[in-house]
Amino acid sequence: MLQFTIHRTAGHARRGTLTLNHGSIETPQFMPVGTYGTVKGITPAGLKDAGAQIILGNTFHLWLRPGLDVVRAFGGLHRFIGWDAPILTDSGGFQVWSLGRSAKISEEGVRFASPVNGDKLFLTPEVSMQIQTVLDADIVMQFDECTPYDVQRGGETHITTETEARASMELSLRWAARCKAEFARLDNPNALFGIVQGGMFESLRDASLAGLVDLDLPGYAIGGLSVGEPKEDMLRLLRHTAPRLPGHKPRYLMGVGTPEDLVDGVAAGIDLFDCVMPTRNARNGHLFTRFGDLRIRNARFKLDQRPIDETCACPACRQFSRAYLHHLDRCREMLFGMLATAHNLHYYLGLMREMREALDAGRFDDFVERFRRDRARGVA
Ligand code: PRF
Ligand code: ZN
Repeated sequence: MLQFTIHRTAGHARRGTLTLNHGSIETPQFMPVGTYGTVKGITPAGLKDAGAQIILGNTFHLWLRPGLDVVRAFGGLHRFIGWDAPILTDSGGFQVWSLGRSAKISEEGVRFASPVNGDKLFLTPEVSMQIQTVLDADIVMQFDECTPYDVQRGGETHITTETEARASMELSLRWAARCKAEFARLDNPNALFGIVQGGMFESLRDASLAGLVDLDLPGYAIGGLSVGEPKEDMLRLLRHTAPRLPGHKPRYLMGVGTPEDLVDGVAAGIDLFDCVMPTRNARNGHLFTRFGDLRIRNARFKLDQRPIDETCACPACRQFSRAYLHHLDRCREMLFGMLATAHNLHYYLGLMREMREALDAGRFDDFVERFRRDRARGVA
């Protein structure tokens, strides 16, 4: 089940409500990444406090651990992990691919050795649909191949050619059709999204999009961006592809990105985002704020009694100083990762809320202008 209503637009940008089996989410929306069924360093209550309405889980990781027998015994991922709101699961293709050389891809699927115990595994479009059905994710992603921007071969860097990108995109299209058939055979009551590939080539993106639109899926993602290409290529393909996706269906930009990327994405017509950046960077001491980013490890914060951001209502900024966070980080205390994660997610989800409010109020352009000015100002 999926219902998508658009309330207002500004240029390509859209303000909407997306209703799924486990509830409604306001779009544009950001999905924190919970690979193993946990967003690292934060509880479900902490996620709700930060403003999260939907989280992402990974088919590949959850298949390996805890395994489907465990999740099945709980009747799905929601009850197992204690999260009652919507969940989207990524299909596994992208995660298998990041194993590198050890994965062998064929028409049928991807063969690889389990990074946990070395077992021989075979992930196919059908198996991905079967796993995601047991997980009972509200949004199920098709099994795809994320076309790499470049590959290292014998010390040299080879940039993916148009011929290679076409073959990869066509494989993803054939896999999309297999996913749709298996999803229907399984009587999965949730929503299956297709993923547009096509590398850095507009004509291939158009072909991918046309093939997926023929399958008439309830939503569409843009994959294969933010995979090492220059920012201008990312923006060129984002701005080419997003507005061409069916206007009445939700649009998801996978694995992107910085706060600036989120604003550019919404302006291009994207409704959903996910990225490890706010959570992973938090654990490395990289904090995002309205006035630019801050490296808490820097010695200049040793005696700084101010919060990370005066205007932030997160648990870190409500109660603690930069000096204390600097100290926790230097001592590698667990509390540091928890507070930094809460702060960065408050920032990301707050940014999305501000964009929704600006769209509601019909002042999105003013918002974008102020956002850029503030972020460029730098942290005091
Ligand atoms: N495909 C899938 N998941 C993804 C991507 C993709 O292309 C990306 C690319 N940025 C992130 N996550 N299935
Ligand atoms: Zn904060």
